Amino acid sequence: MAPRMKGLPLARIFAAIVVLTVVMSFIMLIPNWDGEQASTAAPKIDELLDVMIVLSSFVFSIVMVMLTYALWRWRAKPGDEGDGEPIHGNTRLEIAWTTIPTVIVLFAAAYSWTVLDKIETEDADRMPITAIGQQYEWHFDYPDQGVTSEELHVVTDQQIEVSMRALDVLHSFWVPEWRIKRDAVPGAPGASIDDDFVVTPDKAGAFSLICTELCGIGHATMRAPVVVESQAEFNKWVRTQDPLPKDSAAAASEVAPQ
Ligand SMILES: [Cu+2]
Repeated sequence: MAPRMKGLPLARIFAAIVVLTVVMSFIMLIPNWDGEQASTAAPKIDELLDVMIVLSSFVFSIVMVMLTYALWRWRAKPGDEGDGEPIHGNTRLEIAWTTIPTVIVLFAAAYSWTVLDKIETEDADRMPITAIGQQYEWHFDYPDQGVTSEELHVVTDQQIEVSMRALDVLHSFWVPEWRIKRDAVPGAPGASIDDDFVVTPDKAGAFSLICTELCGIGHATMRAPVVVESQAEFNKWVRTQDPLPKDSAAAASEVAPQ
């Protein structure tokens, strides 16, 4: 260790980092960042965010405590016009500032991976729906029920598998309460883009599907009603919908000529 590192009050610096981490985490965990939870994925994603907030608070605290300490400890004395002392590397410090972020990032990657794995697990009885976006509206094809609609109706606690289609430009599917967000890419079927996802809504109610990819002048109005309801209500609703045109799914899957 370089001579000038001697006499660093490491215990007190470490204590200050821990205290600031606790205070920052406490403050940053107060807001309900994501709002209402209405799918089985939501609590898992929110928990992941909370863990990331604590990790970020820890990194923030290391930087702030070290910076503040350095500013105070090695500030120039009044009248000192001299240059700073030339300093070469400090091997222990460099090993520390390489190892700690590496461990944090690897932990975050592994944890995110397991969460993603859980929320992408497919149920055998999932219900397929094709969500089709075009400037500036959504519609939804239900191949199993043979209907098409401008509203997204789903059954509580029943997993849905949503295939995304875009007929013109990029759009993006987002129901905030479900936490799931996925782009719809023109020409996607068969392209190398992962264009479908599963989600299990677990709270009945009315929500809003929001296009969350700037897609043109009417983007802000590109929304669709989302209704999560019982199987009986869903079956009743299906009977009032337009039949799915024979060529509908095929037409939706065509690459729109540009
Ligand atoms: Cu849009």
